[in-house]
Amino acid sequence: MAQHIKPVEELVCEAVAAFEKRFGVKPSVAAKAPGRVNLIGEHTDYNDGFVFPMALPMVTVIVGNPTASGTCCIETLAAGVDHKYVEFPVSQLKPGTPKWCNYVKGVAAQMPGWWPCFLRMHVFITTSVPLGGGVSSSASMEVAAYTFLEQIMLGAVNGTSLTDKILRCQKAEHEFAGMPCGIMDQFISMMGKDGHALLIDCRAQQGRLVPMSDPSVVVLVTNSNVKHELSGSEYPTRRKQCETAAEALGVNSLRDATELHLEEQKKALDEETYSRVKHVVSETRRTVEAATALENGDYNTFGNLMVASHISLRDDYEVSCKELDDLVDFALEMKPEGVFGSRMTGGGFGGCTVTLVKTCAVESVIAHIDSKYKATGNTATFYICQPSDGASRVSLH
Ligand code: GAF
Repeated sequence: MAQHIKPVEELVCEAVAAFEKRFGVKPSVAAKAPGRVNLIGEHTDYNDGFVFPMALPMVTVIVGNPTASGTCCIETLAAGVDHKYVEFPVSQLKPGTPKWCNYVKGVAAQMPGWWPCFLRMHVFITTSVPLGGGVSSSASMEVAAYTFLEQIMLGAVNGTSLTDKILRCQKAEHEFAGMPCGIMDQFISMMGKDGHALLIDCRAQQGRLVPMSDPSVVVLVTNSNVKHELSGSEYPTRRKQCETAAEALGVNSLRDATELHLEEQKKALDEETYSRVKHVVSETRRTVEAATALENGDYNTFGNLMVASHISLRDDYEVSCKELDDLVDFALEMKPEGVFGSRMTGGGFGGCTVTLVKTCAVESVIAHIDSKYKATGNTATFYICQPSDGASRVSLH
């Protein structure tokens, strides 16, 4: 069965009640930001290419108050997190432990006009985004933190463009979490729109909304509930390989390399690098084609492109894993019943798959994947997701 996704109002009520219990007053400021699922366009964002994510109905909520003390106190209600309560002097914004707090500290350090006095605050965080599930729980925390801090800073950051905010959140992830991510996750968490996916041109830093409100199809997100250690180290390695390959091919970034160009220049690359580039170049093309297919309601073409994307990530980019491959295979066994396509989503080495499926078939598809995956010794979690809104302030009155 699919998971119940807690409504935002329920999360806000929980956070407010927990805040009052801890600090003895009501919070005055609140913000929320969603996680994301990428429909197609994987490992293309840091190559200046295209990505095609949608914002999820699962969100991170932050509530709090400015205070007069010299200490910042932050607590999270997130399940499965060690050290739920943190206190630190407002003048000390350094990455440390627990790791989850670095996303808030990192964003605070990037706020325009930041001054330690702004960090005198009591904060409570709660989330329905699965942590470490490859659906951007970290970006949702950064973007929620930015949207929260803007209000705490009382207008000191007015006039900052959305792109600037996104870039600041991305920088927080680079500098405080040590993850050299692209722009996709923060972009969609900030700019997502109810009933739409967003085709993002990562070079132009611009998005084009594509309606996705046909009730006859749904997006099924399946969490493998595994996360292999490789995910931390392999991402920077892939990114570096792409930069080196772009140099060898004489282009600014792999966005500028076409499939034809790659074949002509094949000799300039070793076998592994060639495969990496092949993925990026073909994935960039697939992503644009997929957005057009979705716009035309051509779900068969869209599904085929998802499958081609998975194969490319598995064989050429080598960021999939047995569990993700199994989930995709089990989903595709249900093609005759109504599955259009399925693929791993996010950075890889665990996390989630995304499947486009006919609404009328989704429960039987879940039951099939569930039993086949259990037979491998693993348990999956399923979310039926509507494309949702990006970050916003939340009124507490
Ligand atoms: C992670 C990164 F944070 C994104 O920027 C993107 O590169 C993705 O992996 C792969 O497409 O989520």
